[in-house]
Amino acid sequence: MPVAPAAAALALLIAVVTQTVPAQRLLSPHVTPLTPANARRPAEVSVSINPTNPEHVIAVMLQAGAPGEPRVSSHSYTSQDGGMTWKHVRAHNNGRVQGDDGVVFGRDGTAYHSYIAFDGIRVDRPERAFSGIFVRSSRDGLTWNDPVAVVDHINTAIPFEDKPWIGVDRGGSSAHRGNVYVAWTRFDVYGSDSPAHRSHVMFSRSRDGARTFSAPLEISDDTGDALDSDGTVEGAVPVAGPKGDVYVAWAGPKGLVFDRSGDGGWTFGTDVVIAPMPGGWDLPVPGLERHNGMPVTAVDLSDGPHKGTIYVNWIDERNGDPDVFVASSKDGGRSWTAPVRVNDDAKGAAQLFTWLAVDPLDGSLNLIFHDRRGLSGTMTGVTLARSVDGGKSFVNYPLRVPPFDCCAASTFFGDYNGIDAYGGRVVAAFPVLSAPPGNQQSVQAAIARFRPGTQELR
Ligand SMILES: [Ca+2]
Ligand SMILES: [Ca+2]
Ligand SMILES: [Ca+2]
Ligand SMILES: [Ca+2]
Repeated sequence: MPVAPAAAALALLIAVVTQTVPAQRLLSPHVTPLTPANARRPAEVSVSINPTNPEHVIAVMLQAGAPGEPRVSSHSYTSQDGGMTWKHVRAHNNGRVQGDDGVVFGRDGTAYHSYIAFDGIRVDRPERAFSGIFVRSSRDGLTWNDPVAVVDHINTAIPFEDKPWIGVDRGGSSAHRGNVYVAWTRFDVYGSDSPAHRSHVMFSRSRDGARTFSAPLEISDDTGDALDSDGTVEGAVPVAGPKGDVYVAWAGPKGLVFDRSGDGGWTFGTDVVIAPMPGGWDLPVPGLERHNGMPVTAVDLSDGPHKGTIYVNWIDERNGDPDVFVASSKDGGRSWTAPVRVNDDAKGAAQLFTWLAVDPLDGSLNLIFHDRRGLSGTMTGVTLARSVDGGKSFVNYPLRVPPFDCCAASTFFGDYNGIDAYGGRVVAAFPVLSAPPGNQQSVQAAIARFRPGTQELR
């Protein structure tokens, strides 16, 4: 059939519109599966974007083991297209329980993956017992070098080394550039209610690209209990500022506590209290085996107006229910702003499992958390939040994730979500459940492209 002039114009318009669709597709954060359908209860995911090639993204997480495998182990996924598609690699495991996975890229494009590997806790006389923290590295996320022990105990889980996080000095003018840092909680005896058994925040550094690590240093001035709850010191995330100062905050009986090193992680100072933490960091919510509000520490490495600002992000119940907060310091952690509430809903709903990434190019703050706002009971969604004014105000972006019951079918959702940002790109990762009767637990990725320094999605 011949095409009439008006129809030809319309066809041309359709062709033009069609051509612009790929650019428009990301106008709200795009959500795509990170794990395939056969992943076994994936959770506790960490994400990092390669600063030498932002299309290259690595995610690490725990997954339940198949019969004959360790109960829980580590897995990594690599994307070469900015997080749209992912390739799976099972992580090294020599027969232990693994988890608490964290990943961070160094400035040179080397990725570092930290995790715990243990057995024999909560048992009087275990048949097998280990407690170690390991780091391995990779250039591509597909092949990894052999893991290196930051600390390891063979045939005992006393003390128990737990909840590590890894940081790399990416500062442009740092004398310690390339240093790799690991901070974690040491339990004298995990789960013990004896007043003699304490928790301590420990720290180790590598100056040779995670080939060797220094003997652990205790940096917490005050110990906590060993119960793995509000009275325990936990949640240490080490980061390095533009000039190489090392910052780390944690939660414990005194609330949110901060410490810093001015010599590349060799010595630390006197702890500073950032803020009280009403309700503590152990924040049980209906439907989940456990939920915490432990802090995430981040620093602005950009050349923007907030360069060098330190941010701490956490969840507490000061307003009567779990809310997400950020406090900041412009003087190296000596003084802190009042906490700013990140979630912008009315009182009453729980926000869960926050994580924060500060974009090293535009200085924006980008957060991911599960969110029960506007939903009934244990129904749960996911929210991305972003600040482009140094953490003074936040825009909330509800993600297009079908709300799910969290979590009648799987009460273990790990301890955190993952997010990273680079040049306006944001990649977040979080577990969800599919609708009943499937109730399949998967990790999803949310991908957003902002015009750098703005809230404009593109
Ligand atoms: Ca964990
Ligand atoms: Ca200290
Ligand atoms: Ca509590
Ligand atoms: Ca809330």
